[in-house]
Amino acid sequence: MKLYYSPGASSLAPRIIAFEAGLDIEYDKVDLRTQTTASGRNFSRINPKGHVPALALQSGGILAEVPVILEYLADQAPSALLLPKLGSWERYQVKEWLDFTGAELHKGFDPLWEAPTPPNARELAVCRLQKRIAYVDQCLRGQLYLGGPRFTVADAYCFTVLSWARFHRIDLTGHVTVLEYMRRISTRQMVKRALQAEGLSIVA
Ligand SMILES: N[C@@H](CCC(=O)N[C@@H](CS)C(=O)NCC(=O)O)C(=O)O
Repeated sequence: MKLYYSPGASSLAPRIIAFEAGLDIEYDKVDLRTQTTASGRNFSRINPKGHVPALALQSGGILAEVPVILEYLADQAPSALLLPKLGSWERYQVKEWLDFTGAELHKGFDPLWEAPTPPNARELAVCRLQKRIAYVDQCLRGQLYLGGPRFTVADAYCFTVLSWARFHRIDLTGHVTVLEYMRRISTRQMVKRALQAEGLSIVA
């Protein structure tokens, strides 16, 4: 398998999960602006959507979309327990978090990446994100991870997306539980390794 990624982008989440699961996969860096990979390929031919992550499988197939890639990787190493058992209530809860993270948090950051963002657009985007982060904060009170006591794929994704808050100067000081959660995740051995592999510093 090969993961197409861009440092610090949402593709960091599948890398964290691949490391946590002990999966031996290759990595190919994508220049999103020019749509070329470090290996010299035209990335838009690999993923016509033009965005990372994309996972190339042994079969020749390409998987895209963060929640699906995360689910696929976790299912390759069930003993790592990064996703509850298929059909269980807990699995649907984790999937709910994956979808929330993708649709509400990840995409909530989109206007902020588009430069230059008009001040009103930034204000609106930050205000929406603050509400969603407050919801995460509330849910995390009294539990270690989004799905409960155990780290799952949803945490890798949520951690990755929330790490962008610092870059965009979004104040998280009102979300104490989220800050503790970010710190907890950033101390995991495999998370540190993943950040290091992408040349990133510790986030929280
Ligand atoms: N829905 C997609 C969103 C992926 C996405 O937004 N990726 C960003 C990086 S975090 C990207 O590649 N942006 C560049 C672009 O879309 O041109 C997914 O879940 O994979």
